[in-house]
Amino acid sequence: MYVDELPKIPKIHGYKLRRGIPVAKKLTIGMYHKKWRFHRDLAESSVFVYGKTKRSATFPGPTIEALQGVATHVEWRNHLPKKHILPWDPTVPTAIPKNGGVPTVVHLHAGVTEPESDGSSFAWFTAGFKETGPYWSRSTYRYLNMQRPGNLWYHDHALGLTRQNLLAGLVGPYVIRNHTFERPMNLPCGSEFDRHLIIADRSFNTDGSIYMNSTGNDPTVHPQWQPEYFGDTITVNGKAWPFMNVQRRKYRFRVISTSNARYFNVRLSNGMNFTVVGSDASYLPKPVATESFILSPAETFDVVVDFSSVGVNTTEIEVTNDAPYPYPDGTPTSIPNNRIMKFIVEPKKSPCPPDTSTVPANLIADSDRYPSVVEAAKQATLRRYIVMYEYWSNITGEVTHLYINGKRLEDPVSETPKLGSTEIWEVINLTPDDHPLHLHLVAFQALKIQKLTDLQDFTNCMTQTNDAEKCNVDRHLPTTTSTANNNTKNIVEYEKTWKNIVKIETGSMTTVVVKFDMVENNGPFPFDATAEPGYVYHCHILDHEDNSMIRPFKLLK
Ligand SMILES: [Cu+2]
Repeated sequence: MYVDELPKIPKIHGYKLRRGIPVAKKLTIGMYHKKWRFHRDLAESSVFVYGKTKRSATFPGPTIEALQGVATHVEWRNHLPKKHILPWDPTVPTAIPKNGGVPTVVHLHAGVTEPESDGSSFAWFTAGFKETGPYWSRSTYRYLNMQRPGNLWYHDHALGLTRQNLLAGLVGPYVIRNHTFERPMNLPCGSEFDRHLIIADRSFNTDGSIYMNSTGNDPTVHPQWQPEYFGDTITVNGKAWPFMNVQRRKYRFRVISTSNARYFNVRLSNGMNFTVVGSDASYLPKPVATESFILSPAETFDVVVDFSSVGVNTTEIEVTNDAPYPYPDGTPTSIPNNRIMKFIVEPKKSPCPPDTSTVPANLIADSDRYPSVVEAAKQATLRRYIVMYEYWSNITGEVTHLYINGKRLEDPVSETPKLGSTEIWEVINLTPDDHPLHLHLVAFQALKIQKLTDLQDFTNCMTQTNDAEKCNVDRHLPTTTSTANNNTKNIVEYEKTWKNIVKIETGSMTTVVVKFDMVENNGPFPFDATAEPGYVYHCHILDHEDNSMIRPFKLLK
C-alpha cells in the first residue's frame, strides 16, 4: 500500500485561442486497448482507455478543460479490438454487433447536452463505425458548455455494457471553468494545488488482469450478470492506494467516484475536516465543513483540505472508507478496501510559494445564487411517483433484475415533462439498498427523505399495482414532519445544491425537485432538447443500470 505516487491526469484543452480570444475547438479522442500498471508489485493489466493517441491514453482518460460559453466538439473514435477483455452477458438488454467488436458510446455526465450528442445507450458504435446502434446519428459530439463552471466527467454508456466498459477504464474528467465567476472565490488553483481524485474500486487476477465475475449470481437466469461489482483494491487516478506529497497549505480536490457499485464514506485518519465547496456540477452557496462525506457511484464532491493546521508531529494522513457494501447494510469494510490513499505532509512549515488562496464565507455572489429548492418546489406543475423495484428468483432467492416503475427500458416512454417546467419526483425505494439516481440533461435537488412505515404491506401492494396513490402512499409516510424520530430526514448540508446524483435511501420516499431548464437562470436550453432520441434517467450503480434500472424521458414543447 501507498508505494505509487498519485498520478497527475493529463489535460486537453477543449478550446483554442485566436488572437487571445478563446474559440471553439474540435478534439479527436480515441478508445484504445493497452496495458496499464495499477501497482508497482502487480503485473500490467489490459485496459480500455481514452486518449488522443494510444501512447498517451491513460486510466482515467485525460481531463478535458472547457470554458463556459466556448463549445468543445469531440469526435469519439473506437479503436477497440473484436473481443471484450471482460465477460459480458447477452441476456441483459445489450448491444450485440453482428460482426463482433466492442460497442461504445460516450456520455458527458452532468453535461447540458443536446439529445443527439448525449450518448444514448442505443447510439453505440464499434471500431471504425463499422456497426452502429439504432439511434446512432453522428460521429462528432457537440458540447456547448453554456452551463455554469463545474465538475463533469465522461464515460461509456453502451447498452448492457456500461458496467464492463467503465470497469475496463472508459472514464475521464471534464471541467468547465469561468475565470470571471471563479476567480473572486480565490480557491486553491493551478495544476499542483487543484487536483482531481478519480476513485475506482477494482479486483485483479494474479496475472494482473482486471477481475470481473464470469458467472452470474443466478446463472440459470443470467449466465454472467451479478447485482453489484465490488473490488477490493481502491485505485485513485489509476494507481492502487497511491500516496501524494503535500505542503502545509490548502489543496482543492475534485473527488469523483467512477466505481460500479461501491459507496464510500470518505474520512481523513487524523479527524481533520473537508471543506466542501461544490457537489456534482454545482458550487454550494457557502462552504460546508464535514469530517466525512458519503460518495456514491458517479457522484462528485469538490473539497478543500487545509494541511497548514496539521500538527508538527503528523507526517502521514490516510484517506479512509468505512461504507458497508452494498450500502448501507452490507459487509463492513476492512483492510484493504477501507483505505483509499495517503497524504505525506512535508515537514517544512511554510509552503512555497506562500498560500494566498482562501475559502470565502460566500462562494457565490447573491446576484448569482442558484434558485432555492423550496421556491422551485412551489413552481412545480406535476408530481410523479418514481419507484425502484428489485426482483428475485423464487427458486434460488437470488436477485434477477431491477426496474424503475416496474417497466423495462424498451417499454414506451412514460415520463414526458414539459420543457421549462419544474416537477416533483417522489422517488420510492422498495429495495434493500440505496441507489444513486441520475437524470441526463437536468440538475435536481432533494428536499426531504421520509421513511416508509408498514413497508412490506406497501411493497406488496406496489408490486401488484405499481400505483402509489392506489396503495395509499400517504398512509405509509411518517405522520409528523418532525425530524426527531429520524423518520423524516433533512438533506445533509454538503448536498444542498443542484445535483446530478441524488442518493435514494432504502425503504424511503425522497422528494426530488427537477428543473427542466438551465438551472442557474431558469433560462431555455441552448438547443432543441425535445429532439430525438431524447434522454434517460437511471440508477448509477452500473450493474443495476445494465439490468435494467433505466428509463427514457422525453421533453415536450
Ligand atoms: Cu441501483
